[in-house]
Amino acid sequence: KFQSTGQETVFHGRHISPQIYADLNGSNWGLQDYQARGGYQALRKILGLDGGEGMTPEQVIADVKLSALRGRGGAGFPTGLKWSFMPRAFPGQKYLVCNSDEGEPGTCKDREILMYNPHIVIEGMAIAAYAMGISVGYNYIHGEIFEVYKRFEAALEEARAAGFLGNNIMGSNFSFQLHGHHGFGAYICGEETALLESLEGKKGQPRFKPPFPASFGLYGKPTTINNTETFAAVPWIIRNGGQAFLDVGKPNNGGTKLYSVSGDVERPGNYEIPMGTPFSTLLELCGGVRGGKKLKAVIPGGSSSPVLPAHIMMDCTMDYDSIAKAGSMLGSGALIVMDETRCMVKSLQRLSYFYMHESCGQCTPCREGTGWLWRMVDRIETGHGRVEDIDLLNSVADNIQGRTICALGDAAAMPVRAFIKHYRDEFLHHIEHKTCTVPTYV
Ligand code: L3W
Ligand code: SF4
Repeated sequence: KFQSTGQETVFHGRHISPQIYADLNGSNWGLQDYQARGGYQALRKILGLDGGEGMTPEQVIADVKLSALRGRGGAGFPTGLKWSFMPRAFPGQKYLVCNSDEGEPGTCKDREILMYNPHIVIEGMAIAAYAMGISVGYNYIHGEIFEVYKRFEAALEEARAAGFLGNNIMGSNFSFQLHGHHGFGAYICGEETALLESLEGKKGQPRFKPPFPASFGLYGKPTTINNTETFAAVPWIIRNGGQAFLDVGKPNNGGTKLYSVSGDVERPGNYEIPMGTPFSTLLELCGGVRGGKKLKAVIPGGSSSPVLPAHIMMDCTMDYDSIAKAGSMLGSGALIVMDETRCMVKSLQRLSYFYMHESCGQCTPCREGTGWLWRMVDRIETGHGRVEDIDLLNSVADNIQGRTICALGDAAAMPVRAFIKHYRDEFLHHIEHKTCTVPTYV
């Protein structure tokens, strides 16, 4: 069972990398405290309000490119490159959207940024809007987190009253209107095009891509969508320079990243550590495996990412490239840690149920296939499986992956293949003996 992070565990790793999410204590989220931490200096800097020359939109994008900041929502797409897709001379309205529809199992970082440091997202979005010549933005916040939504609205009010949002921001000729939007809790609305449909007031179902939102986004207009944590990294980059951010991490993987660590560790919570930090260091920060048990496996990037056995994970560093090389994805950075008492069949049964439940039903391989996957894993788990089910599971997963409108189909298929690849013996044991290999499972 996932344990929610309390105030005391928020941003545990701040002592390692204090640059980006520093000095949060749960009550200093407001504008005054944010400014005392250097908040809104980056916005002032680009607008040339503190005696400097200011920065052109092109310079801002160049700095973000140099920083090697990559999308923190799951795909790791280079942020500066995405910003450069936005057509500068587009004659109509363009939009900026923040994806705070955090629903990936294991992920609980964006809600804490919004709860404890909301202005960092507002400032990051204002800088992004300036860089891409956008005048209207929305932050789409997951429906099940009411306090977080209220907190963000309160921060928006503060920012507007202080002149950091609205018309002619701090007397400049830059104007940016930013609005909060509270979703309704469907996982699929975290997929960027489903989010846009939902924001338009329609049923939250993904659109076929391409066209990407960069050319056909909200109301059919060019739109840039980034994750909450991605925007939160931007003020630091502008204040300190893209090179400094890159130097914190490793080539192609700039800066720090937040990891939501759940499962069998002593201290679950959100940890901010530099890109390229060994997984073993992160595990130590979390107090190690709970109860001194042996590490069995880790899902490194939220439930959609393939599970990795302990011996592979212990050789990884926490960055996009290392985890990809090991055969998984850094994803949204949600690590689900499993100790030696965890049953892999039971774990996959739980995950498969989630994807079946959250499929939007639009395309056949996902709508039907996620149900088939769950039913097969369920019958193996409950002692009714057949040996041929193992290959059948792989075959169904193969026929889902890459054949659906959005990534949810892949997200349902990839865990199945990885669990079977690494733990085939456990599946076989369940089928042949109708029992678990880990009798201590609770
Ligand atoms: C213009 C092109 N834009 C790509 C843009 C695209 C998007 C971004 C990445 O899935 C993953 C998924 C989940 N011209 C472009 C272009 N873009 N090519 O770049 O695109 P893509 O398609 O690689 O990924 P995606 O559809 O955004 C995201 C995985 O993340 N995931 C999910 C996490 C969920 C949360 C949450 O609950 N908050 O984070 C976790 O691993 O499975 O693979 O913006 O438009 N030629
Ligand atoms: Fe909907 Fe699944 Fe198709 Fe995505 S892959 S559009 S969630 S049915």
